[in-house]
Amino acid sequence: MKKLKVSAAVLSCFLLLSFLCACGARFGNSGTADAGEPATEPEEKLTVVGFSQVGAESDWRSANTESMKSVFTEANGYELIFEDAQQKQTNQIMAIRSFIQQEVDYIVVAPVTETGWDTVLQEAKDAGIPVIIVDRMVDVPNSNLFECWVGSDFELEARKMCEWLRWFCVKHNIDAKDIYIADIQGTIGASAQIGRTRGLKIAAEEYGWNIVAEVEGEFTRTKGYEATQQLLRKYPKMNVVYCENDNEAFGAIEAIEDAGRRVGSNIKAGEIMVLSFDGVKPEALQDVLDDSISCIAECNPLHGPRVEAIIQKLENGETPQKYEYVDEDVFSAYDQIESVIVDSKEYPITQVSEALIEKRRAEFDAGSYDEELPDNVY
Ligand code: GYE
Repeated sequence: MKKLKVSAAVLSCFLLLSFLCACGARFGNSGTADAGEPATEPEEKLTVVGFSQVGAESDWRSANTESMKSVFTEANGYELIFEDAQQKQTNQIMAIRSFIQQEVDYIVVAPVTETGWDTVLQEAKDAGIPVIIVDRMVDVPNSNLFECWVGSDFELEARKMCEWLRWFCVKHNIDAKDIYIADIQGTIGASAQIGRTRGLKIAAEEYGWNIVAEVEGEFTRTKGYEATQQLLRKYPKMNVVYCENDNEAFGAIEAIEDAGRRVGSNIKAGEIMVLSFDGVKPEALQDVLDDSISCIAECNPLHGPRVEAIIQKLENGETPQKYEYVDEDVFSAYDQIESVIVDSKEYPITQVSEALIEKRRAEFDAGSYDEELPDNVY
C-alpha cells in the first residue's frame, strides 16, 4: 500500500512537471528563470512588408528599388516580399492580393497608373492591412483606402523646368513663337506623366510656345530613341525635345545624333535642345555638363528610408502625414539663371560641375546619395 502511495506521488510530480514543461514550450519566452533554467532571449518578430514595384524601366526605378531593399532588411527587423509588376497594373493587383493572403503587416505600392485601385485597396482595408503609396499617386474616391503617400510634385518639377526654359529664351533673345517642342511622355496615366505633361502645357499656353507633338515614350531609352527618330522626320522645325525622364533623353540624344543633327542649347544655330527629369545617374549630370541635356528637373528616388519612417510611426501608434512631398533640385550648366520662381516661391538652379558629378558617382555606386548636396560642390 505504502509502495503504491509513493508511486502515486511520483506520478503526480511527473505529470505536474510535464504540464509545466508544456506551458513553457507553449508560452515560450513569457517564462521566467524561476524554474532554475536561464530565460532564452525572445526571438524578434520580423515586420513583414509586401512591396509592389512598377518594374525596372529606368535608372530612377532601379535606384528606388535599391533604396527600398537596402532599408527593409532582416538586420533592420523586416522581411521584404518584393514583387516586380513589369509595368502591368494587373500584376500589381495580383501581388497585392497575394500580400493580403500572406497576411503581411504592411503593403507598399508604387502604382503604375493612377486609376483602377478602388477594389483591391478596399480588399486590403477589409483585411486590416495598412497600405502606403509611394512615388506615383492613386486616384481613389476615398483617401482612407490608404494610410499615406510619399513622392514628388511632378507638376512642380515641370513648372520649374519651364521657367528655366522661359528665362533661357529671354536671355538668348529667342522668340516664344520660334520654340517648337515635342513632348516625349512617360507611361500614360502615371502621375509622373500627368504632372510633367500638364506643367508643360500650362507654360506653353502662357508663354506662346508651340507643342508640335505629344508621343508616348514609356520612360524608356528605346522608346525615347524611336519616338525622336520619327519626330525628327515629321517635324523638321522641332527644336526642343522635352523628355519626361532621363532614359528617354538618352535615347533622344542618340536619335538626334544618328540623324546627323546636333544636340545642344544653341537653338539659334540649329541645335536641338533636350530637357529631362530625374538626374539620378551620374551620366545624366555629365550630359548636362556636356550640354547634351540643357536642364534636368531632379526627381528623388530614395524613398526607402521615408517609407520606413512611416512604418515606424504606424508601429508606434502615431499618424503619419497624409501626403509627403520631397524636396528636389534643378540642374543646369548654364550659369546665367540662378533660380526660378513658381507660385511666388524661389527655387535655386544647381550648377553642374565635375565635382558634383564625381560626388554623385561615388554615392550612386554606393547605392544611395545624399538628399542635401553640400554647398561647396555647386
Ligand atoms: O521619373 C521615371 C520612372 O514615377 C517618378 O518613373 C517616377 C518616374 C521616373 O520610370 O524615370
